[in-house]
Formats: sequence, structure tokens, C-alpha cells
Amino acid sequence: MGSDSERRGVRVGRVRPAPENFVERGEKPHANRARRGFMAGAMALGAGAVGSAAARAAGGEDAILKLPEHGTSLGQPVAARGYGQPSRYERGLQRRESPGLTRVPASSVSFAPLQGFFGIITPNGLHFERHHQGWWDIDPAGHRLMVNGLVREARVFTMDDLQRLPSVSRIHFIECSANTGMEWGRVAVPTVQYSHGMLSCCEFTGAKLSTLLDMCGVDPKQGRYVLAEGADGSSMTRTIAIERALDDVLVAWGMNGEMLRPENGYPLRLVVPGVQGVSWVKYLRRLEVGDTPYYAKDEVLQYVDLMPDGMHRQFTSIQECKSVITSPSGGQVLLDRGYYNVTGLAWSGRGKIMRVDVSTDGGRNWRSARLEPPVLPKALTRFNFDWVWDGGPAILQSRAIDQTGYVQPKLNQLREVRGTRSVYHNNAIQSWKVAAETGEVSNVHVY
Ligand SMILES: Nc1nc2c(c(=O)[nH]1)N[C@H]1C(S)=C(S)[C@@H](COP(=O)(O)O)O[C@H]1N2
Ligand SMILES: [Mo]
Repeated sequence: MGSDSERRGVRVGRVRPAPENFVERGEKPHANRARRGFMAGAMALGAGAVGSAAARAAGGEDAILKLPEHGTSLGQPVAARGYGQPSRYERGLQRRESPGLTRVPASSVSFAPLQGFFGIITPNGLHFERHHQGWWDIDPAGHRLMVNGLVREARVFTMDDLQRLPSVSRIHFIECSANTGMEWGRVAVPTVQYSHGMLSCCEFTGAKLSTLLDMCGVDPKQGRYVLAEGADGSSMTRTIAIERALDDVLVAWGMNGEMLRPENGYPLRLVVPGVQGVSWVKYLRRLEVGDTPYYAKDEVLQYVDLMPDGMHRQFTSIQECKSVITSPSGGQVLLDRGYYNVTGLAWSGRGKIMRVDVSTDGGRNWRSARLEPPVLPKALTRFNFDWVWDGGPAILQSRAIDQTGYVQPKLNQLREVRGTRSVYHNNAIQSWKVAAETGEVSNVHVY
């Protein structure tokens, strides 16, 4: 029980192979007062190491008895860093590219380190990235948004025009539909960062798309669809049905209280709650209203689901109900028997999460997890679950149920309907195997 990371209860990256340690840090065991009775019981059961660490602290170890330099001298001055940065001890927590996933790094993905997040909000510097043609830092003074097509009056907005409009702030998840895509085949990628890290959740601020469409005059009987176009070279265009466009879609410039980051579409992006990431067009420059779907390349060639009978499903835009345990998760190591706060995230493109069940025996028995407020529609929901590890083998799973009553499927249930040749929309239950005695956690496919 020496190092800091060990005391956090879940040691990290012990035997992961090169090119890098996949998991940089474990979860702090969030002991909370209400759970004290349970914890005490768990400590007793866990005996050994947990108990002796507590005893040593009470009996006096150097870290408690000796006054360190930071307790006896002057610290750093204010504004030494005009824009704050994470502690140097958190340097391991990074977005990461999957080696060899794409040929060109400008057209690639970086995965968010879900194993290191708390709560539901993704820090801006760790939001996942997906670019088809690289990212740009576009001067907002020169940026324009045009609304044209089947409108009474086509208009061009500057950023100043847009930011003078009534704005709203909403917390929503964004998930690339290719998230967890590797798992369709027999590939079990090593960590939750790579299996589920094309997922983030932020508070977005912007104008409602309905406000812009009202200003330009759209007759929803005639103008049935909106085409969104980005200003990068990828010709990213996506069709959005007018019902959705007039519902909760935002033309956003704010992300977690500040302007969007360049990687995420600065200065303007579309926010399409519940819908796959590809429709959240970044560097948004044009919205065209039309009377039929546009059948753009990213709707006809890409982002279609190959079914077992050889047919393609098109326009499968909603991200269905899904969840994943983020700690303990692949690549982490349980240090000791005893209490663990199993924690994870659940979400649904159709609304709120109603319930999350957790199994520690590969799906034979289930108990409900605690949903931590706020539980918001089309946003990540944090869940926590008390577990005492007895040192035996275990398979941890979570199963989410959304407000429509839809239950997150098992991998084999999904494969029965969808086959194995898909890339997109894998929302199956994830399994993490805990090895007996060693406590090593790994990704396994349970059918
Ligand atoms: N202009 C533009 N918008 C885009 C993309 C892009 O390459 N260019 N990628 C799309 C895809 S596939 C996804 S998953 C999301 C990713 O958003 P993020 O990079 O902010 O995570 O942006 C979408 N919008
Ligand atoms: Mo995506």
C-alpha cells in the first residue's frame, strides 16, 4: 500500500503492453457518509490491507506528521497562469488516438478517457474529437452562417448577429455512432477509453435553430428538411427533419461556459440532442431548407448499417439507450478484496434514463444502481453501485433502461437482429472480467 494511486483502491495499468499504458489512473473511492455502515462492514470483510492502512495513518505516518514545504512557505502568485491547467500529477489523463486506426491523423478520432471522469460533464480539453479532414481555428470575425433554400427570406448571420439572439444552455451527450464499433466483430479492445471513448457530455449554449428558421420564414408543410453544412474541407453535410430542427436543435457557440474549442467546431456547431455525432456539424456555415432528404455522401455511403440480409439501413440517427461501467474497467487492477464503488455512465437518445441495473456475475443476478442527480434527457447519467469483492472471479455488467421502457440489449441479442458486419450503433451491454486473486480487469465478450 505504498503509492498514491494504490491508496485510491484501483491500481492502474500494471501489465498493459506497449505502446502505452492504456489506463492512467483509477477512481478515488468516494466514501460517503450515508454508506458508512456498509463501508465498515466491507472493511471488516476486506480485512488485511485496507484496515492496516487506516491503522498506520492513525498511528502516524510521515505524510501526516512532517510539515512539507507547501505548509511552511509561500506558494505561487495569482495569475501565474492566465488560463488554468490541470495538476502535473494528472498528466496521464489524455485524449488518445488508437494506433493504426486510420491512415491519416487529420481524418481520425481521439478517445476521451472515461475512466478518469467524475459526474457527467466532460472537461473541454478532454472532449473526444472526430475530424474527417482535420480541425481549424477559424476567425469568428470572418465566419458567416447562411440560411437559404425554401425560406421566405434567405439571410447571412455574423457571429455577433447570432450572439445577440435569445440563447439557451442545455446539457447533452454527443456520441459518435461508431463508438464501440470494434466490438461488432470479435475484437475486445483493452480499455473503456477505446471501447466507449467517442462519447462526451457538455453544457452547450446557443440559439435555438427554430429561432433562426422563424426569422427566415419556413413553412413546415413545404420545407420538410434542413441540410447542415460545415466550413471544413470534408463537405460534411447532414439532413435533419424539420420536426427535429424545430424541436431541440441548437446552433451553439458555448461549451461548458466558454467558447467551443477549435477541435469541437469553433466558433459555431450544430447540437442535435440524442442524434449520432455526425449530424452535429462543426464550423457550421450553411443551413438549407428543402422538401426531400438530401442523400448526402455521409448519409448514403457512410453512416449506413449493413444488415445480415445484405441490405443497408439508412438514416438511423438516434443513439439508443446504452451504459458502461467506467471503473473498475479494462486495464485497471483491483488491489484488495473489500469495498468498491462501481461507477459508470448511462444515456439514451430518446430521453431520460429510468434505471440502471448492475450484475457482478455475468448477467445472472441484477441489482439496481443509484442514479446520481441530475438525471436529464439526452444527457449522460452517472450511476454508482456498492460492491464487495471477495477475491473470486467476477464479470461486471451494467444494463440501462430509458423512459420509453427500452432495455439495453445483450451482445448476442443485438447480433441476432443486426448481424456482425455493422460498424455503427453498437449499444450492447459491456462486460468487464475481474480475474480471481490478481484483480486484473479485462474486456470480455459474454453471449
Ligand atoms: N464540419 C465537420 N463537422 C463534423 C465532423 C467533421 O469532420 N467536420 N465530424 C462529425 C462526426 S462523425 C462526429 S462524431 C462529431 C464529433 O464531434 P467532436 O469532434 O466535437 O467530438 O462531429 C461531427 N461534425
Ligand atoms: Mo462520428
